Amino acid sequence: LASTLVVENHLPPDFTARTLRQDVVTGLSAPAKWMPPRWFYDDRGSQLFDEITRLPEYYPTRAERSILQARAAEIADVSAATTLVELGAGSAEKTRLLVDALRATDRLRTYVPVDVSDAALRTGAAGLLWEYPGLAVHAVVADFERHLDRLPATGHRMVVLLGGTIGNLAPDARTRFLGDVRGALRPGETLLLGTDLVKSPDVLVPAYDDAAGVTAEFNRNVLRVLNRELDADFEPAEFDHVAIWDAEREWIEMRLRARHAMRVRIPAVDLTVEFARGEVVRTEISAKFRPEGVAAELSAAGFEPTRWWTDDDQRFGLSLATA
Ligand code: AVJ
Repeated sequence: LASTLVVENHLPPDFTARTLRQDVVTGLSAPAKWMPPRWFYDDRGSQLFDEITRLPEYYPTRAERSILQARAAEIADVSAATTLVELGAGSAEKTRLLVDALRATDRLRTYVPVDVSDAALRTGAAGLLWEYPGLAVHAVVADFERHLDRLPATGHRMVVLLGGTIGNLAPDARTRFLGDVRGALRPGETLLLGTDLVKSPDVLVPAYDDAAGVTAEFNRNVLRVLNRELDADFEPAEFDHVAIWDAEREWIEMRLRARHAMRVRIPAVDLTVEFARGEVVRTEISAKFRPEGVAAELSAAGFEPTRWWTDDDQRFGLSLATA
């Protein structure tokens, strides 16, 4: 039983370089400096994130996995999906829980991983092709915030966005994203969405400021990316990692805080950035959700919230919504 691999690329060859330059110019010349979290994930950043998912303080990965372990069969049943579309470089292990359950119903034909990294897609696809004979892998190199209109139309699709990644989008981007997913789906197709839940800051803050300092290194990694890609001269060690809980907006905010006044040059975009002592760059928001809020956002995007599951400790939520 032969498996097939198709890789379809929707990104212009200079997409990553151009987007990074735009983000740096926009974010670092703003009065309140910021960088989008997507630039954390070079090889080292992806490795650090992997390490984060195994930290004692970082519960979301384990909580979501426990929900998937308990509910994968039900998800396969209710979604009746023949095509699994995975947005973002989700953990391969969670993908397998879903693929196993969907294969058990004998319905799954096609797996469509979507990611901006061609290399990550090919590595992930290779393992799945080997393990699931007969599975067609149709990998799509694309940015899920921009190119959802290019999703392959094959089969009865379930789109999944796991890990709480939707929390990294600003509220307006989140609304746009859910609308785009709904727009890409036919009636009856589904979205499986993982959302971290609002809880005590005593649990939330350590998850983003671990004792071993892995998240701090992950945060500073964005500066290393800028040094390498844009020839910048950031000194990562001169920035403190900060994670705060914004109780009003119900999100964790990660920042890098300059330990002293400094001037950083970024020659590739012809930019000089001045930092006052204590000035911050916001590097990530990670929104936390309430069950009724998730349902309301899904409904507003034109979905019907169909199932809602949490782990035993109610730390994480998984929604199945129908288009
Ligand atoms: C799983 C990618 C959404 O927001 O929890 C982990 C990334 N940032 N620690 C999250 C992250 C800091 C993360 N995502």
